Amino acid sequence: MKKKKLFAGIVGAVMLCSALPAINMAVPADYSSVYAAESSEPQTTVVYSADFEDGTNDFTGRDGIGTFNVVSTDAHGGTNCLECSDRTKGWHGPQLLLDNMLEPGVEYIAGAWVKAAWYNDVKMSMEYTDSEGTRHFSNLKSAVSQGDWVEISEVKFSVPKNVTNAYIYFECSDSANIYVDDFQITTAPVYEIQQDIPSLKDVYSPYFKIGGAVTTSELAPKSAQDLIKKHYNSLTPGNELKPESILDKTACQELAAQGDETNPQVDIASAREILDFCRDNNISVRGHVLVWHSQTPDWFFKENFADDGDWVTKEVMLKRMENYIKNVFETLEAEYPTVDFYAWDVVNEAWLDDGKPRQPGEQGSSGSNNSAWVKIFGDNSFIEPAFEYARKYAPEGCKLYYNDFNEYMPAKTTAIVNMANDLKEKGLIDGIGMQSHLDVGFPTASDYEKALKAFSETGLDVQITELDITTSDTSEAGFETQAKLYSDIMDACVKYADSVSAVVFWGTTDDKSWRASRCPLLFNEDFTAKPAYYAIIDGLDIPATEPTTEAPTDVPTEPEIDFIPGDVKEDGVVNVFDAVALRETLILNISQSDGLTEGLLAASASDTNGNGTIEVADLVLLHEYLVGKDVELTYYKGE
Ligand code: 9MR
Repeated sequence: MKKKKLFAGIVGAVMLCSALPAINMAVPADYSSVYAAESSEPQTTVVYSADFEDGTNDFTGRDGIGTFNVVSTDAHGGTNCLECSDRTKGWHGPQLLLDNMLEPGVEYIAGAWVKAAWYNDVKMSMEYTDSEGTRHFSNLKSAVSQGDWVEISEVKFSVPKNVTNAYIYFECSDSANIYVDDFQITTAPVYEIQQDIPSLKDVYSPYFKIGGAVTTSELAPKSAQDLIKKHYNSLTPGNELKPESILDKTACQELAAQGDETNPQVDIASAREILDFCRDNNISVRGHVLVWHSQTPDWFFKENFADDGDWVTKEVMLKRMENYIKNVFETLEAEYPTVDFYAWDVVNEAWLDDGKPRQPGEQGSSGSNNSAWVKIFGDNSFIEPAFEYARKYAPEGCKLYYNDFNEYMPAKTTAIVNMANDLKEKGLIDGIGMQSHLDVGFPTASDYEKALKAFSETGLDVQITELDITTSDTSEAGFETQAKLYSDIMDACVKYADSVSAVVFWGTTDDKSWRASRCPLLFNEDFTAKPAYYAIIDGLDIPATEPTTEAPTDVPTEPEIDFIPGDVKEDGVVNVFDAVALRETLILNISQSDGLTEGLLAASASDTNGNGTIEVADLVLLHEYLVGKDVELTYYKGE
């Protein structure tokens, strides 16, 4: 067992859950000092703004619908604002095309003031079309207007790579006019992660894998990628491998029209960015999830895969289930042969807290306890064939899990243990996933440990698959309490390390969590480690992985320079004004000569790629650097 050292001192020194400047903290081996904080405000740049003083800017109507005017009645800022009238559906509204304006995969922040009549939930949403031609829609943030101006602010988003027709748009629940003013998009602040603190995956390597869940947009900032590479050796796509993300409705319906009702087609486009990242960085993947009542469209269970079709029979659904599972595994094997899919959640959340199956029915039609699987099968008898098919088609080395939340509710623990023992006897299951969405108030660590013990006694593997611990008290004391429960839960996992093969945190930083308002994770919005991080490594051996500070002897030293690469304006900082200055230089030069800028001054801050020529490529590189891409600015060092 690990022994606690100077935990309280550490807690007192770390930051709270808010967008504060980055600080650098090293963890000394004896944990005995108070860490010095160095702050620097990360920079943001305005990429687009519209105050509608002189026109409707670049806003158009969704699907060409709506009348757009600039009106001067009661603008939010200045004299005018944008009015969108003649809407007939909730999703009609003003949209802004982002293609060629924003860089794919880079994080931005949008904000606007909005207004609609009566009581209206005005949403800022996003749409894009993926490489297979499927349109994706997501609500980014909303605000309730009762005829007054309300702000939708701090909306973090990114345009995925390889998509087209990406829009930000506004919608509201009825056909009232929507008013927009003071719309703005800025680059998101780029934070540096703390490289000088221990890596969680290294600290826990004697016990189990340490992982995280991530969504495509969450993975966009370089800092998130750095954090994952440093701390996690397992990654779970948070939504991107769920049935609703990969079922291809059009292809399903096309096959059904040709007479094949039982071969659900899949398209993994939405998971590609995460899977590419795992492949390129050699990170193992937890697949999540094959068979679930939620985030699985109702049409999957209906005749002809039609929204208004009748429910299919159990026989048809069994064939659909088998082919779906087969197609998922085959597609992943074909497209990602080198990625280690070491675990898959085969069935998710089939038991209620009272140990009974869910209610039969469509998602959300009368409560969240409904399951279309139960509707078709009558009970939980769909679980066994799901594992049979997963066993049949999963790649070698991929372990199969039943996954659930609230597993520490005694009746639920028993139901899961009974089901798991039965499946184990038949050789169909490898492990039990404990989601572990906890709160500082519930459950206690000892109740949690009881479930962990019961699951480990089945002889199956256990993985903690979605760990996060919310706290409503975001004071220093609140975070200490959170850290204590985190520490106790991780202690329990270490105690049962013979059974536990992975602990996965459900996210990266607090602000991106699905429970963001109650700060449930180990890292703050600015990527600094929270008390909980320090608490879970406290008392464990910290592997010596610090990079050596000795200068290598056989590398020639570089000449000293009196400028900063990229600091075109020579004011001591590299920022957007340097990009503007470089752009102006290039335009001037291009207009005065035949070609680009061959022969221009080389050994200067402008030659950011260091090839001896100042050209458009230097501006592109500088731009990439400013928006936080993983690139380095250099300078011309001679032949
Ligand atoms: O993290 C996921 C979040 O982005 C989705 O909005 C949400 C929708 O249900 O699903 C979240 O992930 C869930 C996971 O798949 C299963 N266990 C509960 C998780 C949190 O809701």
